[in-house]
Amino acid sequence: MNVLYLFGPNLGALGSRDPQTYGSETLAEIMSEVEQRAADAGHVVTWRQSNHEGELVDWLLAARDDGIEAIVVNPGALSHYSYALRDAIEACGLPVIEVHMSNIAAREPFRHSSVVSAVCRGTISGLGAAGYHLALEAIPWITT
Ligand code: CA2
Repeated sequence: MNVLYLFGPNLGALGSRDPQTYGSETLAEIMSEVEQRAADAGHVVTWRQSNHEGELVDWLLAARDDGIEAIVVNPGALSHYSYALRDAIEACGLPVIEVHMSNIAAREPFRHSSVVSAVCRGTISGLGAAGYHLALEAIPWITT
């Protein structure tokens, strides 16, 4: 499977601050491990991070034409308010898994709801970087 991992605002700064919430690994380190595991499982992973909502929307809408078969997304704080991202996820025509490294239900009230969850096939929250690996494990279940 061709799987696209998308990361929203601030996730490019992983590893530089707040290790008690998000761990100490950089996004590049996390994704290097995901890519290795993906290769072992016969998947091809590509990943992109942007601090800009519109760029994420563009990538979601182009994914199917680019040959992507499933998407794993951590929209960052956009999860809590971006109807544009929600619409793009719904419109992209691909199964999408939402991942949050922290347990958003256990944090500040504004993080408790995600406006994209309802248009994703499933959500993984609170398991740190393991969530990205677990999403990969779920791909065969949501693409057949
Ligand atoms: O738990 C998650 O994965 C989040 O999507 C992470 C977002 C946050 O706004 C969501 O509520 C939950 C933010 C990630 C920011 O990460 C940083 C890491 C290091 C330095 C600065 C930001």
